[in-house]
Amino acid sequence: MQMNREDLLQAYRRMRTIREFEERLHLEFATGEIPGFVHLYAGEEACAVGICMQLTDRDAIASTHRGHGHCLAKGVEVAGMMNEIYGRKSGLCGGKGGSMHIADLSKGMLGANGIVGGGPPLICGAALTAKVLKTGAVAVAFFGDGASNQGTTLESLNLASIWNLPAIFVCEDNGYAESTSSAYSVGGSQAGRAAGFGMPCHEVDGFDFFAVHDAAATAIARARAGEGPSMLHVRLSRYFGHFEGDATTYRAPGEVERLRAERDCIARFRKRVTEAALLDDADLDSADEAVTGEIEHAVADAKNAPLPSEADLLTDVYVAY
Ligand SMILES: Cc1ncc(C[n+]2csc(CCOP(=O)(O)OP(=O)(O)O)c2C)c(N)n1
Ligand SMILES: [Mg+2]
Repeated sequence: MQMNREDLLQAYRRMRTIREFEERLHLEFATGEIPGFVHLYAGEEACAVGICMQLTDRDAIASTHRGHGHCLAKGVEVAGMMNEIYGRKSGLCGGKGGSMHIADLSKGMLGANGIVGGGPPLICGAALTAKVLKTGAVAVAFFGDGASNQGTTLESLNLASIWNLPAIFVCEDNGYAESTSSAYSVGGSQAGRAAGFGMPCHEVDGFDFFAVHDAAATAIARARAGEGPSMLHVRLSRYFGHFEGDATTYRAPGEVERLRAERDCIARFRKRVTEAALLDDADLDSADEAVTGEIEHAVADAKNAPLPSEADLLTDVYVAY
């Protein structure tokens, strides 16, 4: 798949934005200023960006508890997200959602989700809407290896199959559900499960942005052509604990350091595009600098922003149709 210079720069900038956002939150969470739970996506950037950069605002995605990367990849604003994570009134959801409930319907981001396996059924609804109204949109569910064992996920694969929906199921297989290894908890294979519901499954190296991008292009084209759902089984790894504060005693000593040094998706992207002379170091360095400034600004802004007021407790309780 050929990508032009602008696409490559956008991909790099989005991956770097996610990395910087997450590395910074890791530091900030430790100060105790951020309320609630935070699950970081660092290490998995190529998956969200390789897929979402091929979607429009009309296409829907449903995310997980590890949702910052999906939001940023789908074009959700950094400042609105940061304010939301800090629980500020100026946050995307008025400071009432926090990290695990960021949503931005204007970007087709249906929401992060604290319910493991909660995203796939939502995506069946969005994909059914697209099919019935003939909008040409597709819908993508991100879910983890742990979520792949939830009944909701398997029921969604079945619905997408019988209704021939423009849906894409992305299993982000980072090898763990909290501290439980997928080698212990996942029976059979993701590809076998997809085949059982009559849909193709692409096995993808999630450390390789271009592999994700190519597989997503095939699945998106199939969905847009009305040919039905697909699965992407993306093997990747998270760099931080399951949640911020996780002591991570279940990972082998040196496991993450080795991954960072040898397989990092952003370093690999950078090496590939510079060796092929598609982008040069100056382009990439200036993207790094812009990203650092943007995150710095967003954190400072969020820290100084007002919290919701008491009166805000009584808004957003009911939806008027
Ligand atoms: C229905 C439900 N069961 C259990 C939990 C507790 N829980 C939160 S995250 C998680 C593990 C999810 O693992 P996985 O789907 O592999 O995603 P990852 O954290 O690896 O990205 C569990 C069990 C939950 N939030 N919802
Ligand atoms: Mg997992």
